[in-house]
Amino acid sequence: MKKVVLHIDMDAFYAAVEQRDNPSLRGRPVIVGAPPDRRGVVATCSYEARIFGVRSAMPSCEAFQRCPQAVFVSPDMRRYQYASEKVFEIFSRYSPTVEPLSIDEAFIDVSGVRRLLGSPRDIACSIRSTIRDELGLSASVGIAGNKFLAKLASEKAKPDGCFEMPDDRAEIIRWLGRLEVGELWGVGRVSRKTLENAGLHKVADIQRCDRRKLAGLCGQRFADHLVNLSFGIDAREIETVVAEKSISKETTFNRDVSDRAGLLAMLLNLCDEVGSRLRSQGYTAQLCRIKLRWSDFKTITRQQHFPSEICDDFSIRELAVELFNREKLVAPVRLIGVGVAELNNRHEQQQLLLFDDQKEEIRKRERISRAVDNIRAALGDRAIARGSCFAGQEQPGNALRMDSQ
Ligand code: DCP
Ligand code: MG
Repeated sequence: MKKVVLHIDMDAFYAAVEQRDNPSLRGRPVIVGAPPDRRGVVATCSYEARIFGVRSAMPSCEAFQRCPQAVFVSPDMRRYQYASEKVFEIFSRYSPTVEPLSIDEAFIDVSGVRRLLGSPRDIACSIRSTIRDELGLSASVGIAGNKFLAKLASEKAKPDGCFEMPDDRAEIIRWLGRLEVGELWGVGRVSRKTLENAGLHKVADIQRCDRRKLAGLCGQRFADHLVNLSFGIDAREIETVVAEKSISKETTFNRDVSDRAGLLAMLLNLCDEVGSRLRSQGYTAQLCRIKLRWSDFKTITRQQHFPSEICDDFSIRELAVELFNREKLVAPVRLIGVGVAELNNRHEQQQLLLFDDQKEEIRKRERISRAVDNIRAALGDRAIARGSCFAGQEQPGNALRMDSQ
């Protein structure tokens, strides 16, 4: 059976969610990320802003210079996570073999479902129109015989398109030959420079290059990898089990912070974001970690196991705060972060707790956390704030409050 891989990537994902949810933003340059007068970068921007040269990871102040008429929006991860979950639920209707790559991108192996669902192009069109109809978002799809080519194809399809790699091997090799070496999977800035300094600029140069010379340049293994890719060969299988080892979230303050209450407030927000991602990805965690970077850039991390596997915000908050409270603030804080690790799939969770009442408490915490996820997804990030015993924690004026008790 011929292998057929789709690579699907949502278009301008965070910005598209913002434009969908706020009609006044449609058709306008929208930049999601730090405000232009703050330290920080662009997470993404709408295609209307890309015309002006705005890109992901660009400092927001530079983005503003390039496109002063853009609307800047702060990221609202919960809404993006929620949309992502829905997108992945749609993928799962088409094939059991889905490999998530990031919040908005996946490989799908459709080799086995073609008889049932039609040609690869039909399947790709159906996925794209289902995403559009049910979620009001657009996705681009690349179709090919392997992961590497499918990913290249989806880049070519962007935005809002579908591109199928040619079937003919000679045509693929010609097509690849025209690409820059930097477009080969695994070639970063450093290896690109090495290749270019040796006169290898295009993929065609790799195709023609003396193999021994290439191995001398970048090692036998990497050379083999490059030669294979340059001829469109990629034997990687679709991996449905993701080995995501940790989930974390950190923030750099606009100005270094010395007051404990302010730091705690931020820590709690980060805990909830981590918890929400943990749940939306269907994991439980065993380890909690915090990270503090002082004003002189020295960084510490502290970690501890949870008493049992968890996926609720309350447990993450409790342990993160405990770890934080053990630390003396030896300098103003530049960055604070929270993470969880040692993740397991939730359905494999082994609640080997000794007492039923412990189990019941964990279930209750999880139920409330999920209820909060749903409310936030429906009403926005700030619609609900959990009760807090910490003085000075910011609470939106009209927010609902909730406690686990
Ligand atoms: N993202 C981010 N920081 C980056 C890159 C991306 O926070 N440096 C976030 C915002 C994006 C999302 O991840 O919306 C998905 O990343 P993509 O690279 O797929 O970019 P987009 O979906 O925004 O645009 P494209 O249409 O190019 O895929
Ligand atoms: Mg994308």
